[in-house]
Amino acid sequence: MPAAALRHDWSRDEIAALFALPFNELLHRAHGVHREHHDPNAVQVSTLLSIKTGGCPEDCAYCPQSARYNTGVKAEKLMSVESVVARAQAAKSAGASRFCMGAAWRSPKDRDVEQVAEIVSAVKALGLETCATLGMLSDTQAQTLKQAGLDYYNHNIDTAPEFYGEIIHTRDYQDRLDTLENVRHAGMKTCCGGIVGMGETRGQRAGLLQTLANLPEHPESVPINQLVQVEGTPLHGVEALDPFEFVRTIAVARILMPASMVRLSAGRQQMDDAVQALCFFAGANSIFYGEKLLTTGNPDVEHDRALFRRLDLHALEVVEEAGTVHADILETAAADSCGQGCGCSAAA
Ligand code: SAM
Ligand code: DTB
Ligand code: SF4
Repeated sequence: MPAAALRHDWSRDEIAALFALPFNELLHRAHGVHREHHDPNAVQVSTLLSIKTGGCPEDCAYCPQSARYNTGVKAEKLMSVESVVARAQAAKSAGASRFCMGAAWRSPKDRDVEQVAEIVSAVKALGLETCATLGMLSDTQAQTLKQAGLDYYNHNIDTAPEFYGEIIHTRDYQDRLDTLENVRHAGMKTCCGGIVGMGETRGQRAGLLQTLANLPEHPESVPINQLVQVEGTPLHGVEALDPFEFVRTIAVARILMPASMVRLSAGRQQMDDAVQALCFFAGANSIFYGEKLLTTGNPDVEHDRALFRRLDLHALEVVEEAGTVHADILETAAADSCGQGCGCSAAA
């Protein structure tokens, strides 16, 4: 059966109806769409690094890096090219195919963009796909980053338009849409998603996905973050989301944006392995891999290797221009010698 055409005209009611399907029905539909467009056993693996941490002037209520909240995150300067390259090399050796660099800026100065452009070229030269998230970008800044070899720009819309004002007051929804437009115009791929578990309603989760799916082009990469609650931020203590509702959100994202990579993003450390397995079934096919996200924790590398083995998943490989492919995460996991599929190296 040919894959259905991509749609950009989803109504809120249609999306609400998907959320309201019986859980098994929704997962069955989402998995069917997933198979039409993707290898159901392949997961793209990215490593995240905070290249400029903390001290951010914005007031995003979820974020430990805002200078307005006492979260214990220390403000640091932009890392040097050499230190970022060393971390990117280590990520590649551990099996990552994409390297994402985050900076706690509202919007970078032109001088910052020049420095990040140098970093991007150096990371790209290692044969990794590159992604950056630096805040709002002008058209010219986006073009500079594209010329440096940046493949993806991450800029999230975070939540539904009608809930946004309860989370962020220092920049508008439209500012975010404008940056996404500048990124597309420069010819980069967009990585754009949001956060769930911030106290929004199901209708507002539908609104987040509706906005993403009705963008002029579906983002190539759609990170669905579960709020990581950090003490000191205004959202610390908000009622946690039912894990099955998180799985539903992944499933609906997969149905609305069939060809995009849907990333099971922040929040995996707090998530049960079985819930993650349901997310992969529902259509998630990308994760952050490595001990840290930006400032908060992520599952241990060994744990993820074991999870891939237990679920027979393999890391999506990036084919480099020279024709070589990077190491597969499971090759390293083949060190598993106890025979239990747990990835450990205990004797059998
Ligand atoms: N400062 C830039 C910006 O906001 O555009 C880039 C970095 S910012 C940390 C990138 C994204 O991380 C945010 O848009 C948000 O979606 C996500 N994020 C930040 N803190 C989070 C948290 N505590 N839990 C889940 N996602 C979070
Ligand atoms: C995205 O959507 N999630 C990542 C990445 N893009 C930059 C960030 C998650 C941050 C979680 C909180 C932290 O570690 O500071
Ligand atoms: Fe700053 Fe980005 Fe955190 Fe908002 S999400 S406070 S812009 S680092």
